[in-house]
Parts: sequence; C-alpha cells; structure tokens
Amino acid sequence: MCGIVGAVAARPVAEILLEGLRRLEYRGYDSAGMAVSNGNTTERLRRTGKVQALADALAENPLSGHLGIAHTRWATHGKPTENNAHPHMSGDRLAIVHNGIIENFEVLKAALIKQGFRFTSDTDTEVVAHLLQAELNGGSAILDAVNTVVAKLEGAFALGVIQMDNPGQMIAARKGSPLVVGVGIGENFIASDQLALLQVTDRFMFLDEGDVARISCDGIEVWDQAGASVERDVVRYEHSVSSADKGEYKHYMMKEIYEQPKVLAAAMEGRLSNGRLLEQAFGAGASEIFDQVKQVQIIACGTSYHAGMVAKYWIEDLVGIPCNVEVASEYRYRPVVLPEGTLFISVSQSGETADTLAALREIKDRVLASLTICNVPGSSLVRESDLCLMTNAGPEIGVASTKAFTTQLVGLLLTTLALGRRHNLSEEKETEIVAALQQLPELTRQVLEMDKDIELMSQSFAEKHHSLFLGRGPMYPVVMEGALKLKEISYIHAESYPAGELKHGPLALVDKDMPVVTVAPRNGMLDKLKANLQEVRARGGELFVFAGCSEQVKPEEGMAVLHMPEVPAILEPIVFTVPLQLLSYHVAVLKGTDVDQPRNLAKSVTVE
Ligand code: HGA
Repeated sequence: MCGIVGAVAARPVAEILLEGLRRLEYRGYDSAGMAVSNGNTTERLRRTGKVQALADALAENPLSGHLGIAHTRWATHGKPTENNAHPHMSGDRLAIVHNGIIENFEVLKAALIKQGFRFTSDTDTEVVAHLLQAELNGGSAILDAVNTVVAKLEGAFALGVIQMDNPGQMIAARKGSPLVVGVGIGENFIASDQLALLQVTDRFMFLDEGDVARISCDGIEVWDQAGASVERDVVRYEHSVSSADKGEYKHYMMKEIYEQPKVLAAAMEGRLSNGRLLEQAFGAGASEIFDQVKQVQIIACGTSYHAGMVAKYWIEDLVGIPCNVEVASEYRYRPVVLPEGTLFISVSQSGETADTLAALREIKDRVLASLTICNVPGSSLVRESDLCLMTNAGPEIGVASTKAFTTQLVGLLLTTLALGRRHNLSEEKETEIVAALQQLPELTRQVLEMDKDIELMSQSFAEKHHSLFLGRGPMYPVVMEGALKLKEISYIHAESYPAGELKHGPLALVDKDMPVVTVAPRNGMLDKLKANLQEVRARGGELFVFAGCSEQVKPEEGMAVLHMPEVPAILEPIVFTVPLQLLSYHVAVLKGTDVDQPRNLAKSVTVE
C-alpha cells in the first residue's frame, strides 16, 4: 500500500525521508520516490522496485534540502513505472505525494489538458499537481490553492505538498486516507503511519477527516473541513499497543480480539467515499476485470475458508451470480470445471498459504483474473494475483485467527459491492450497506463490552469434552469458525452443523454433557432455529445462545442467552463472530492451554 513521509527541518531531510520509507516497506509497494527543495530548485528521484533502488540512486545523486516529501507507491491508476511513481510535479516548482484514489480524475484531467497542461503519468494523482499549479498561476497562495483543489476532488486522499517558493513549509490534507503529523523540536513531519517517523519523534497529531494543515519548522496550523482554524491534540506514541508486545493483555489473541474495532475501520479506510465503494482500491485495471465477471471461485484454508463461505451467501444473494467455495488442498488436486468469466478469489492471512498459492498457480492461466484478499503486503499471493485487497489487520501473532477473519469478511463484502453494482445491486442498496459498514467498529466495541458475561458463561463450558455449534444461513460458516476456534485453543472437540441438519444425525449425540452453542440473529430464519433449539432442549442438551437484540429468545432452564446489540443484517456474520472468539478464549484460559501457540499448530501454513 502507498506510504507518505514528509519533513521540514533545519537539518537536511533526505536521510529522514529515506528511513521513513524503509519503515513503511512492510506495507508493500511497487516503486518509491522523493522530492527535496533547497530554496533554489526542487529535485526529484524515483525508482521502481525496492526502496533500496531509490537509496542507491540517492547515493549517486544526493538530494540536499530542508524540505521534502517521499512516497512508496502501490499502483491503483497506471502501471508501476518510474513515470507513474510519486512525487508528481507540475512545472519544476511544485511537488505532491498522494495516497488514495481521485475518483473524478478523468473529468478533471480532460479540463486540464484543454487548459494546456501536459501529463507525464497515467496516475489519478497527477491531476492534483496540475490543479494546484493552475491555482498558483491564477495568483493564489499555496494554502488557498490546496483548499480550492481539495474541494474539487472526489474520492479518498492523503496529500503532502511542497512548493519551492515556500521553502519553509509543507501543506498536508486528508480525507478518507490516514495521515499524521509528527511533532518534533524545531522540525515537523507528516506520514501515513506513525511507524515511519518513530526515529525522529514519538509525538503525533492525528488529522481529522477533511483537515488541511500547514507545517513549518516552528509551527503546525490546522483547519477543519469547514475552514475553521482548529487545535488537534498531540499524543505520545503508545508503545504498549505496538504489534510487538501484548501491552495490557495476557495473550496476543485477546489483544487481537480487542483490536477489531480499530482494524475493521482500517479495512475500510480509503475504500469508501460518499456512500459508495472506490473499486480502484482493488488495483489498476480492477473495473475492467469486474465488468467481465460471470462467476466466482473462492479458494482458501481454515479460517479463511469460513470467510469465503460467508461471501458465498453475500455474492449469490446480492450479486446474483454463482459463487463456489472450496478448500485449497482439495481444489488443487482435482480436475475442475472453470466456466468462462470466472474470477478466482484467494483468501489468506499470510499470503503464503502453500495450498492456496499452489491452487492459484495451477489455475491462473485458465481464469478471467485472480484477486487475493490478504493481510501481508508483498506476500506471494499479492505478487502473483492480478488484483488484491489488503485487509489491513496489522500483524496477527496469535495462531488462532481473529482480527484477520473479521477484516477478511470486510474485504469480501467490499468485493461483493464491486461485483454487485454490475449485476443485481442497486445504488441505494450499496449506499445502505456502506452506511452499515460505517457502524461496524462501534458495534464491535459494544460486543466487546459483553466480555465479562461471556467469561462467566465460559465457566459452565470448560469441563466439557465435546460441543456442537449450530447456525443457519450465513451464520452457518460463522459457527464453523466458532467451532474451529474452540478446538484450536481449548482442545475441546467441537462440531459445527447447519441447524437444519440436526435431526439428520448429530441429534443422536445430544445429552446433558453436550453443550450446544448457537448464534440467533433476528432474521427470517429465527423461528426455524428456535424449533431446532427446542429439539436440543427436549434431549437435555445445554444451550448457549448469542441472540439478536429482540426479546424473541429468552433464557430458560438449561439455556443461557446473551443478547447482542442491534446489528444491520448484512453485518451479522462479522459482529456475531466476536462473542464466539471471546467464548473460546475464556474456555481455553480456564483450561490452562497455551492460547497463543496451541499444540501442533503454526501460524502461516507455508507447507502443504
Ligand atoms: N492512486 C495513486 C495512489 C495509490 C495508492 O494510494 N495506493 O495505496 C496511484 O495509483 O499512484
């Protein structure tokens, strides 16, 4: 993913910028560049490939100056070439870096070409450089120019701008893509991620949606989207929540469960604008590919397979095209039928899952295109797929996947929107789903508040040796994931079934020693599910129910019920996953197992 670093300082900035880019390398990128202004000229260097290629170029042609911006690019518009790499310039006095997608760039570009601007890249970003220059040519000061231009931009952006006529300041703006200001002593910085600046400061100011900031050596001024001057708090970098340690949590798994409100927001950041999906977030050429999709084949393993199963319900319901889901270890070894127009979607936390990767390699030349939903930038699946959507969950250390799963679901729902708008999904429905998605971090936070009750519930569970998980519709894969979590970390035998299958076999197992867990949102299947639960109660089975917010499922003898917050139906598979994660966690803690590194299991399954 793209990364931005900028610096204004009394000392030369090129080394600071380069170190910042190195720290952003983990996010994945295809090219890197830097522009530095020394008061007389603004010089720029760009290279495709690794940041090291840029470092080598800098060693030969050092850029000296006290003001600069730098960028690692992950292409959305235009191939990963040197011409398309950022910073982009208009003339030789103005340079910008950009993260995000300018949705209306084609209209803006056509108008700029009419005015005589010459484009040297295929990016959406370059329009911003020329729009700014047009304002400057008309006599505007740089800050006014940025304000005028951002008002014309549709889509998502974080921008860093430097202008040679103002060698002591840079301008930053954000809407829909992350940007922080690093606060130094007599020097200040910008970056798309605090990590990029930890070598120079641990104090940060987070810009709000729509903010524009002017940053110089001795000051940071911020204006909100209404243009009012505002103060934003300066906060210290919290080492306790870094990915490398557990902070206040006893286990990484718990920390990762609690990170979900934050990472679910990150999974959507820069991908939604004005109630719609920005489908270019899937990579250059995504729209042309989506136009041709007639059916979907999802391949994954373990937890990611369950995410794929949920997506099948979404895609067939909302898009109305066929969607098949299969575990990679089966798929790769059998002759498969691939109808024309197949989009092959791989889902993997690490991007290195051996079976999934092998399936992609096997099938790549026979499908319309490949898309990966993945958490590790630069991983093999990301490199070898035509399109990718990063889940942005951050490093997941606990072997049992939690935040990787829920962010995969967000990625798959965004994919559903991209496909749906070409088929059955109306604009109103898309906007409704986007609005629902925006509630997701808060709803997840509310579920985390149920933690104490779930911990209490786990006490009647820990002595059991077997369990049954039941769900219907898209909640069936959710209980498959719940059962997998429980067996992975507590070693309790857990089986999952579509609730309607109960009397076709598993009911024979039900007695007082067989706890039955179910998720019962308030949807059209609730009455049928309640009938299944009665079948369990009639055989003395103990029920643990996570129910929708209605009073329709009430606790009674042998039936523990916890009510969930009101959740838009489309989000139920994501939100109802969280209590099952917490239940497994607490049961495992009570059993004293090694929660983060359960026996016999490894994190990224890079072998067959
Ligand atoms: N649209 C710009 C920036 C892409 C981006 O932010 N990727 O994460 C480009 O294609 O250069």
